[in-house]
Amino acid sequence: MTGTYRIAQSDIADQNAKALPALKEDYDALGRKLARSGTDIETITKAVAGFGVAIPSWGVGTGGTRFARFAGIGEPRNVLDKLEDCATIQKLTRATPTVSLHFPWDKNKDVDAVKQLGDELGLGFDAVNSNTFQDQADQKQSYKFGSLTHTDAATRAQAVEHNIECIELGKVLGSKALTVWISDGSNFAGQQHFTRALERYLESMKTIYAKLPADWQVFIEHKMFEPAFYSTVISDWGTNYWAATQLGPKARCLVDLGHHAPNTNIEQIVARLIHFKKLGGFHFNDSKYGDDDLDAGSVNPFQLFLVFNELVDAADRGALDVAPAYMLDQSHNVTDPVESLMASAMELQRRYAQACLIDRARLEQAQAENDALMALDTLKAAFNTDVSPILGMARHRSGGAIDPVGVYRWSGYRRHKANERPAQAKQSAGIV
Ligand code: RM4
Ligand code: MN
Ligand code: MN
Repeated sequence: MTGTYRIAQSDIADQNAKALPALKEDYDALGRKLARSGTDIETITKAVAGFGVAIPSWGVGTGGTRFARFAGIGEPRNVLDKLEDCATIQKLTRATPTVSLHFPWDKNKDVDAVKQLGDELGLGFDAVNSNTFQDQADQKQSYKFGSLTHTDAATRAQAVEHNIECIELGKVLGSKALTVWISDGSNFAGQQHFTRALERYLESMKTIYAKLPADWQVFIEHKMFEPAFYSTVISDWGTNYWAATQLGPKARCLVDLGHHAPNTNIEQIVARLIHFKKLGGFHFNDSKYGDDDLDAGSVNPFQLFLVFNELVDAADRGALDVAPAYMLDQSHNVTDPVESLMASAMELQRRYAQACLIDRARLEQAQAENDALMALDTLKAAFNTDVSPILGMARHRSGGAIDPVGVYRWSGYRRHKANERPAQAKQSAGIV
Protein backbone atom coordinates (compact mmCIF):
# COMPACT_ATOMS: atom_id res chain seq x y z
CA MET A 1 0.00 0.00 0.00
CA THR A 2 1.30 3.42 -0.91
CA GLY A 3 0.05 6.68 0.52
CA THR A 4 -2.71 8.74 -0.94
CA TYR A 5 -1.33 12.26 -1.09
CA ARG A 6 -0.38 13.43 -4.57
CA ILE A 7 0.52 16.91 -5.77
CA ALA A 8 -2.43 17.85 -7.98
CA GLN A 9 -1.91 18.90 -11.57
CA SER A 10 -4.16 21.88 -10.86
CA ASP A 11 -1.83 23.00 -8.04
CA ILE A 12 1.08 22.97 -10.47
CA ALA A 13 -0.96 24.99 -12.96
CA ASP A 14 -1.94 27.53 -10.27
CA GLN A 15 1.65 28.00 -9.15
CA ASN A 16 2.86 28.22 -12.75
CA ALA A 17 0.33 30.92 -13.54
CA LYS A 18 2.07 33.18 -11.05
CA ALA A 19 5.53 32.55 -12.46
CA LEU A 20 4.61 32.56 -16.14
CA PRO A 21 4.70 36.31 -16.97
CA ALA A 22 8.30 36.68 -15.76
CA LEU A 23 9.30 33.44 -17.45
CA LYS A 24 7.86 34.62 -20.77
CA GLU A 25 9.78 37.86 -20.55
CA ASP A 26 13.04 36.08 -19.82
CA TYR A 27 12.40 33.43 -22.47
CA ASP A 28 11.73 36.02 -25.15
CA ALA A 29 14.83 38.00 -24.18
CA LEU A 30 16.99 34.88 -24.31
CA GLY A 31 15.38 33.90 -27.61
CA ARG A 32 16.42 37.25 -29.10
CA LYS A 33 19.94 36.92 -27.75
CA LEU A 34 20.36 33.43 -29.19
CA ALA A 35 18.83 34.45 -32.51
CA ARG A 36 21.62 37.02 -32.93
CA SER A 37 24.08 34.14 -33.20
CA GLY A 38 21.78 32.10 -35.40
CA THR A 39 20.37 29.74 -32.75
CA ASP A 40 16.66 29.03 -32.66
CA ILE A 41 15.61 28.83 -29.01
CA GLU A 42 12.73 26.51 -29.87
CA THR A 43 15.14 23.84 -31.11
CA ILE A 44 16.95 23.87 -27.79
CA THR A 45 13.71 23.89 -25.79
CA LYS A 46 12.49 20.83 -27.70
CA ALA A 47 15.78 19.04 -27.08
CA VAL A 48 15.55 19.80 -23.37
CA ALA A 49 11.93 18.61 -23.23
CA GLY A 50 13.05 15.31 -24.75
CA PHE A 51 15.79 14.79 -22.17
CA GLY A 52 15.29 12.09 -19.56
CA VAL A 53 17.37 10.66 -16.72
CA ALA A 54 16.49 7.67 -14.55
CA ILE A 55 16.06 8.10 -10.80
CA PRO A 56 17.92 5.52 -8.71
CA SER A 57 15.38 3.95 -6.37
CA TRP A 58 18.01 3.96 -3.62
CA GLY A 59 18.43 7.73 -4.01
CA VAL A 60 14.97 8.66 -2.69
CA GLY A 61 15.80 7.37 0.78
CA THR A 62 18.11 9.40 3.02
CA GLY A 63 21.67 8.19 2.62
CA GLY A 64 24.38 7.92 5.20
CA THR A 65 28.07 7.50 5.70
CA ARG A 66 30.18 4.81 7.32
CA PHE A 67 29.55 6.66 10.58
CA ALA A 68 25.86 7.39 10.76
CA ARG A 69 22.64 7.83 8.94
CA PHE A 70 20.35 10.65 10.02
CA ALA A 71 16.91 9.60 8.90
CA GLY A 72 14.49 12.16 7.53
CA ILE A 73 10.74 12.22 8.02
CA GLY A 74 8.32 10.49 5.67
CA GLU A 75 11.01 8.28 4.15
CA PRO A 76 9.93 5.60 1.69
CA ARG A 77 9.55 2.25 3.42
CA ASN A 78 9.61 0.00 0.39
CA VAL A 79 9.80 -0.02 -3.37
CA LEU A 80 6.19 1.12 -3.76
CA ASP A 81 6.80 4.22 -1.64
CA LYS A 82 9.98 4.82 -3.62
CA LEU A 83 8.03 4.77 -6.88
CA GLU A 84 5.63 7.28 -5.41
CA ASP A 85 8.49 9.69 -4.68
CA CYS A 86 9.99 9.08 -8.13
CA ALA A 87 6.62 9.91 -9.68
CA THR A 88 6.54 13.18 -7.73
CA ILE A 89 9.97 14.09 -9.06
CA GLN A 90 8.80 13.32 -12.59
CA LYS A 91 5.53 15.17 -12.18
CA LEU A 92 7.31 18.37 -11.18
CA THR A 93 10.40 18.20 -13.40
CA ARG A 94 9.24 16.10 -16.41
CA ALA A 95 12.87 15.11 -16.71
CA THR A 96 12.81 11.73 -14.95
CA PRO A 97 10.43 9.35 -16.73
CA THR A 98 12.16 6.17 -15.54
CA VAL A 99 13.43 4.47 -12.39
CA SER A 100 16.44 2.21 -11.92
CA LEU A 101 15.75 -0.53 -9.38
CA HIS A 102 18.31 -2.28 -7.20
CA PHE A 103 17.89 -5.89 -6.04
CA PRO A 104 17.40 -7.25 -3.48
CA TRP A 105 16.81 -3.83 -1.92
CA ASP A 106 13.71 -3.36 -4.10
CA LYS A 107 12.48 -6.90 -3.87
CA ASN A 108 8.73 -7.21 -3.43
CA LYS A 109 6.89 -10.52 -3.23
CA ASP A 110 4.74 -9.35 -6.12
CA VAL A 111 6.88 -7.91 -8.90
CA ASP A 112 3.79 -7.53 -11.10
CA ALA A 113 2.39 -5.12 -8.52
CA VAL A 114 5.58 -3.06 -8.81
CA LYS A 115 5.22 -2.96 -12.57
CA GLN A 116 1.55 -2.09 -12.26
CA LEU A 117 2.20 0.82 -9.92
CA GLY A 118 4.90 2.05 -12.30
CA ASP A 119 2.34 1.98 -15.12
CA GLU A 120 -0.24 3.79 -13.02
CA LEU A 121 2.25 6.48 -12.11
CA GLY A 122 3.51 6.76 -15.68
CA LEU A 123 6.99 5.54 -14.81
CA GLY A 124 9.14 3.22 -16.92
CA PHE A 125 11.96 1.03 -15.65
CA ASP A 126 15.54 1.63 -16.72
CA ALA A 127 18.44 -0.74 -16.00
CA VAL A 128 18.11 -3.11 -13.05
CA ASN A 129 21.07 -3.25 -10.66
CA SER A 130 22.37 -6.37 -8.97
CA ASN A 131 23.88 -6.36 -5.50
CA THR A 132 26.60 -8.83 -4.61
CA PHE A 133 28.39 -6.40 -2.33
CA GLN A 134 26.34 -7.34 0.72
CA ASP A 135 25.31 -10.64 2.22
CA GLN A 136 21.58 -11.29 2.37
CA ALA A 137 20.01 -13.00 5.34
CA ASP A 138 19.09 -16.17 3.49
CA GLN A 139 22.17 -16.72 1.35
CA LYS A 140 24.49 -19.70 1.75
CA GLN A 141 27.85 -18.26 0.71
CA SER A 142 29.37 -15.00 1.93
CA TYR A 143 30.68 -12.20 -0.30
CA LYS A 144 33.22 -11.13 2.28
CA PHE A 145 36.02 -12.10 -0.10
CA GLY A 146 34.27 -11.38 -3.36
CA SER A 147 31.36 -12.45 -5.51
CA LEU A 148 31.70 -12.92 -9.28
CA THR A 149 35.47 -13.22 -8.87
CA HIS A 150 35.54 -15.25 -5.64
CA THR A 151 38.08 -18.05 -5.41
CA ASP A 152 35.28 -20.43 -4.43
CA ALA A 153 33.16 -21.71 -7.34
CA ALA A 154 29.99 -22.06 -5.25
CA THR A 155 30.16 -18.40 -4.23
CA ARG A 156 30.66 -17.33 -7.82
CA ALA A 157 27.71 -19.48 -8.87
CA GLN A 158 25.51 -17.88 -6.23
CA ALA A 159 26.46 -14.39 -7.46
CA VAL A 160 25.83 -15.41 -11.08
CA GLU A 161 22.42 -16.79 -10.06
CA HIS A 162 21.51 -13.50 -8.39
CA ASN A 163 22.34 -11.56 -11.55
CA ILE A 164 20.22 -13.94 -13.62
CA GLU A 165 17.36 -13.42 -11.16
CA CYS A 166 17.76 -9.65 -11.68
CA ILE A 167 17.36 -10.17 -15.42
CA GLU A 168 14.19 -12.18 -14.78
CA LEU A 169 12.77 -9.42 -12.55
CA GLY A 170 13.79 -6.81 -15.10
CA LYS A 171 11.92 -8.68 -17.83
CA VAL A 172 8.68 -8.38 -15.88
CA LEU A 173 9.32 -4.66 -15.33
CA GLY A 174 10.16 -3.92 -18.94
CA SER A 175 13.79 -3.06 -18.27
CA LYS A 176 16.24 -3.50 -21.10
CA ALA A 177 19.54 -3.61 -19.25
CA LEU A 178 21.37 -5.00 -16.26
CA THR A 179 24.01 -2.93 -14.49
CA VAL A 180 26.72 -4.90 -12.74
CA TRP A 181 28.94 -3.26 -10.18
CA ILE A 182 30.98 -5.56 -7.96
CA SER A 183 32.95 -4.55 -4.91
CA ASP A 184 35.43 -7.41 -5.44
CA GLY A 185 39.05 -6.58 -4.87
CA SER A 186 41.67 -6.78 -2.15
CA ASN A 187 42.95 -4.88 0.86
CA PHE A 188 46.44 -6.33 1.07
CA ALA A 189 49.26 -6.64 -1.43
CA GLY A 190 49.45 -10.25 -2.49
CA GLN A 191 45.95 -11.05 -1.24
CA GLN A 192 44.57 -11.61 -4.70
CA HIS A 193 46.08 -12.78 -7.98
CA PHE A 194 45.21 -9.90 -10.31
CA THR A 195 44.96 -11.95 -13.48
CA ARG A 196 43.18 -14.97 -12.05
CA ALA A 197 40.58 -12.77 -10.38
CA LEU A 198 39.91 -10.99 -13.67
CA GLU A 199 39.62 -14.29 -15.54
CA ARG A 200 37.13 -15.54 -12.97
CA TYR A 201 35.15 -12.34 -13.51
CA LEU A 202 34.99 -12.94 -17.22
CA GLU A 203 33.90 -16.53 -16.78
CA SER A 204 31.08 -15.50 -14.41
CA MET A 205 30.00 -12.65 -16.66
CA LYS A 206 29.89 -14.94 -19.69
CA THR A 207 27.25 -17.05 -17.94
CA ILE A 208 25.22 -13.94 -17.12
CA TYR A 209 25.67 -12.54 -20.62
CA ALA A 210 24.32 -15.76 -22.13
CA LYS A 211 21.04 -15.19 -20.26
CA LEU A 212 20.46 -11.68 -21.65
CA PRO A 213 17.39 -11.39 -23.86
CA ALA A 214 18.12 -10.35 -27.46
CA ASP A 215 17.16 -6.72 -26.93
CA TRP A 216 19.00 -6.32 -23.62
CA GLN A 217 22.37 -4.85 -22.72
CA VAL A 218 24.63 -5.36 -19.75
CA PHE A 219 26.41 -2.31 -18.35
CA ILE A 220 29.69 -2.91 -16.59
CA GLU A 221 30.50 -0.33 -13.96
CA HIS A 222 34.11 0.18 -12.96
CA LYS A 223 35.31 1.75 -9.74
CA MET A 224 38.81 2.51 -8.62
CA PHE A 225 38.47 1.71 -4.93
CA GLU A 226 36.12 1.07 -2.04
CA PRO A 227 35.26 -1.07 -0.22
CA ALA A 228 38.45 -2.79 -1.40
CA PHE A 229 41.26 -0.31 -0.79
CA TYR A 230 44.33 -1.94 -2.29
CA SER A 231 42.97 -3.19 -5.62
CA THR A 232 39.63 -3.52 -7.35
CA VAL A 233 38.99 -6.15 -10.03
CA ILE A 234 37.10 -3.84 -12.41
CA SER A 235 39.05 -0.76 -11.46
CA ASP A 236 39.09 1.49 -14.49
CA TRP A 237 37.68 2.10 -17.92
CA GLY A 238 40.49 0.15 -19.60
CA THR A 239 39.63 -3.02 -17.71
CA ASN A 240 35.96 -2.28 -18.26
CA TYR A 241 36.49 -1.87 -22.00
CA TRP A 242 38.44 -5.10 -22.17
CA ALA A 243 35.72 -7.04 -20.34
CA ALA A 244 32.93 -5.53 -22.45
CA THR A 245 34.84 -6.39 -25.62
CA GLN A 246 35.46 -9.97 -24.51
CA LEU A 247 31.79 -10.46 -23.70
CA GLY A 248 30.33 -9.15 -26.95
CA PRO A 249 28.10 -6.48 -28.48
CA LYS A 250 25.49 -6.45 -25.73
CA ALA A 251 28.09 -5.52 -23.12
CA ARG A 252 28.98 -1.86 -22.66
CA CYS A 253 30.78 0.33 -20.20
CA LEU A 254 29.04 2.48 -17.62
CA VAL A 255 30.70 5.64 -16.40
CA ASP A 256 29.90 6.62 -12.82
CA LEU A 257 31.38 10.09 -12.46
CA GLY A 258 32.52 9.40 -8.90
CA HIS A 259 34.48 6.26 -9.69
CA HIS A 260 37.73 7.77 -10.91
CA ALA A 261 40.83 9.16 -9.32
CA PRO A 262 40.55 12.88 -8.52
CA ASN A 263 41.38 15.07 -11.54
CA THR A 264 40.81 12.28 -14.05
CA ASN A 265 39.73 13.64 -17.42
CA ILE A 266 36.34 11.94 -17.46
CA GLU A 267 35.12 13.74 -20.56
CA GLN A 268 38.01 12.24 -22.50
CA ILE A 269 37.09 8.77 -21.27
CA VAL A 270 33.57 9.44 -22.53
CA ALA A 271 34.95 10.46 -25.93
CA ARG A 272 37.07 7.31 -26.11
CA LEU A 273 34.20 5.00 -25.19
CA ILE A 274 31.96 6.67 -27.76
CA HIS A 275 34.64 6.23 -30.40
CA PHE A 276 35.06 2.57 -29.50
CA LYS A 277 31.27 2.08 -29.57
CA LYS A 278 31.26 0.85 -26.01
CA LEU A 279 29.63 3.66 -24.04
CA GLY A 280 26.61 2.14 -22.31
CA GLY A 281 25.52 4.77 -19.85
CA PHE A 282 26.16 7.00 -16.89
CA HIS A 283 25.70 7.23 -13.20
CA PHE A 284 25.71 10.97 -12.68
CA ASN A 285 26.85 12.51 -9.43
CA ASP A 286 29.65 14.77 -8.31
CA SER A 287 32.65 14.36 -6.06
CA LYS A 288 35.60 16.10 -4.54
CA TYR A 289 37.53 13.20 -3.06
CA GLY A 290 36.28 9.87 -4.30
CA ASP A 291 32.93 8.17 -4.66
CA ASP A 292 31.28 10.95 -2.67
CA ASP A 293 27.91 10.61 -4.41
CA LEU A 294 27.31 14.36 -4.15
CA ASP A 295 24.61 16.02 -6.23
CA ALA A 296 25.40 16.26 -9.95
CA GLY A 297 27.17 19.48 -10.83
CA SER A 298 27.36 20.66 -7.23
CA VAL A 299 31.15 20.70 -7.13
CA ASN A 300 32.23 20.75 -10.73
CA PRO A 301 29.50 21.95 -13.10
CA PHE A 302 32.04 22.68 -15.82
CA GLN A 303 33.09 19.04 -15.95
CA LEU A 304 29.48 18.01 -16.33
CA PHE A 305 29.12 20.49 -19.17
CA LEU A 306 32.24 19.06 -20.82
CA VAL A 307 30.78 15.55 -20.61
CA PHE A 308 27.63 16.78 -22.35
CA ASN A 309 29.80 18.57 -24.88
CA GLU A 310 31.21 15.18 -25.90
CA LEU A 311 27.77 13.62 -26.06
CA VAL A 312 26.26 16.41 -28.16
CA ASP A 313 29.30 16.53 -30.42
CA ALA A 314 29.06 12.77 -30.99
CA ALA A 315 25.33 12.94 -31.63
CA ASP A 316 25.90 15.73 -34.18
CA ARG A 317 28.52 13.64 -35.97
CA GLY A 318 26.25 10.60 -35.97
CA ALA A 319 28.85 8.84 -33.86
CA LEU A 320 26.46 7.60 -31.17
CA ASP A 321 25.31 4.21 -32.42
CA VAL A 322 23.14 3.64 -29.33
CA ALA A 323 21.75 6.31 -27.02
CA PRO A 324 23.54 5.98 -23.67
CA ALA A 325 21.42 5.32 -20.60
CA TYR A 326 21.33 8.28 -18.25
CA MET A 327 20.94 7.49 -14.57
CA LEU A 328 21.66 9.38 -11.37
CA ASP A 329 23.55 7.65 -8.57
CA GLN A 330 23.67 9.85 -5.51
CA SER A 331 23.44 9.68 -1.75
CA HIS A 332 21.58 12.47 -0.02
CA ASN A 333 22.67 12.83 3.57
CA VAL A 334 21.80 16.43 4.44
CA THR A 335 19.00 17.32 2.02
CA ASP A 336 15.51 16.11 1.26
CA PRO A 337 16.29 13.45 -1.38
CA VAL A 338 13.34 14.47 -3.55
CA GLU A 339 14.65 18.02 -3.71
CA SER A 340 18.20 16.90 -4.44
CA LEU A 341 17.07 14.57 -7.22
CA MET A 342 14.93 17.27 -8.81
CA ALA A 343 17.79 19.75 -8.65
CA SER A 344 20.19 17.16 -10.09
CA ALA A 345 17.93 16.25 -13.00
CA MET A 346 17.57 19.95 -13.82
CA GLU A 347 21.32 20.40 -13.52
CA LEU A 348 21.83 17.75 -16.19
CA GLN A 349 19.28 19.45 -18.44
CA ARG A 350 21.08 22.74 -17.92
CA ARG A 351 24.46 21.38 -18.96
CA TYR A 352 22.88 19.52 -21.86
CA ALA A 353 21.14 22.69 -23.08
CA GLN A 354 24.40 24.61 -22.83
CA ALA A 355 26.24 21.91 -24.76
CA CYS A 356 23.61 22.30 -27.49
CA LEU A 357 24.47 26.01 -27.65
CA ILE A 358 28.15 25.51 -28.45
CA ASP A 359 29.10 27.08 -31.76
CA ARG A 360 30.64 23.94 -33.25
CA ALA A 361 31.85 25.57 -36.46
CA ARG A 362 33.71 28.20 -34.44
CA LEU A 363 35.16 25.53 -32.16
CA GLU A 364 36.31 23.43 -35.09
CA GLN A 365 37.95 26.43 -36.71
CA ALA A 366 39.74 27.33 -33.50
CA GLN A 367 40.98 23.74 -33.23
CA ALA A 368 42.16 23.72 -36.84
CA GLU A 369 44.04 26.97 -36.29
CA ASN A 370 45.41 25.87 -32.93
CA ASP A 371 43.74 28.89 -31.39
CA ALA A 372 43.54 27.54 -27.88
CA LEU A 373 42.15 30.74 -26.37
CA MET A 374 39.30 30.97 -28.86
CA ALA A 375 38.50 27.27 -28.45
CA LEU A 376 37.99 27.70 -24.71
CA ASP A 377 36.15 30.96 -25.29
CA THR A 378 33.69 29.13 -27.53
CA LEU A 379 32.96 26.60 -24.81
CA LYS A 380 32.75 29.29 -22.14
CA ALA A 381 30.32 31.37 -24.19
CA ALA A 382 27.87 28.47 -24.01
CA PHE A 383 28.69 27.56 -20.41
CA ASN A 384 28.14 31.14 -19.27
CA THR A 385 24.73 31.42 -20.88
CA ASP A 386 21.92 31.23 -18.35
CA VAL A 387 19.53 28.74 -19.92
CA SER A 388 17.07 28.76 -16.97
CA PRO A 389 14.24 30.22 -19.09
CA ILE A 390 14.62 27.33 -21.56
CA LEU A 391 14.37 24.77 -18.77
CA GLY A 392 11.41 26.52 -17.17
CA MET A 393 9.56 26.80 -20.46
CA ALA A 394 10.24 23.15 -21.36
CA ARG A 395 8.80 22.09 -18.00
CA HIS A 396 5.81 24.37 -18.25
CA ARG A 397 4.93 23.11 -21.71
CA SER A 398 5.17 19.48 -20.61
CA GLY A 399 2.93 20.02 -17.60
CA GLY A 400 5.72 20.26 -15.03
CA ALA A 401 6.41 23.02 -12.55
CA ILE A 402 8.28 26.14 -13.58
CA ASP A 403 9.86 26.05 -10.10
CA PRO A 404 9.82 22.37 -9.01
CA VAL A 405 11.50 22.83 -5.63
CA GLY A 406 9.27 25.83 -4.84
CA VAL A 407 6.07 23.93 -5.65
CA TYR A 408 7.31 20.87 -3.77
CA ARG A 409 7.92 22.91 -0.62
CA TRP A 410 4.68 24.81 -1.01
CA SER A 411 2.75 21.51 -1.29
CA GLY A 412 4.00 20.14 2.02
CA TYR A 413 4.54 16.77 0.30
CA ARG A 414 7.08 15.60 2.86
CA ARG A 415 4.81 16.41 5.80
CA HIS A 416 1.94 14.54 4.15
CA LYS A 417 4.22 11.56 3.65
CA ALA A 418 5.41 11.75 7.26
CA ASN A 419 1.81 11.12 8.32
CA GLU A 420 1.29 8.35 5.82
CA ARG A 421 4.64 6.66 6.44
CA PRO A 422 5.29 6.37 10.17
CA ALA A 423 8.99 6.49 11.07
CA GLN A 424 10.76 3.17 11.39
CA ALA A 425 12.61 2.68 14.62
CA LYS A 426 15.72 1.08 13.10
CA GLN A 427 18.64 3.48 12.53
CA SER A 428 21.58 2.22 10.59
CA ALA A 429 24.81 3.36 9.03
CA GLY A 430 25.45 3.00 5.34
CA ILE A 431 23.92 3.98 2.06
CA VAL A 432 20.57 2.25 2.46
C1 RM4 B 1 28.40 1.77 -5.83
C2 RM4 B 1 28.12 1.93 -7.30
C3 RM4 B 1 26.86 1.29 -7.73
C4 RM4 B 1 25.74 1.47 -6.75
C5 RM4 B 1 26.17 1.25 -5.33
C6 RM4 B 1 25.07 1.56 -4.35
O1 RM4 B 1 29.43 2.62 -5.43
O2 RM4 B 1 28.14 3.27 -7.64
O3 RM4 B 1 26.42 1.81 -8.94
O4 RM4 B 1 24.81 0.51 -7.09
O5 RM4 B 1 27.29 2.04 -5.04
MN1 MN C 1 27.15 3.86 -9.56
MN1 MN D 1 29.40 4.65 -6.54
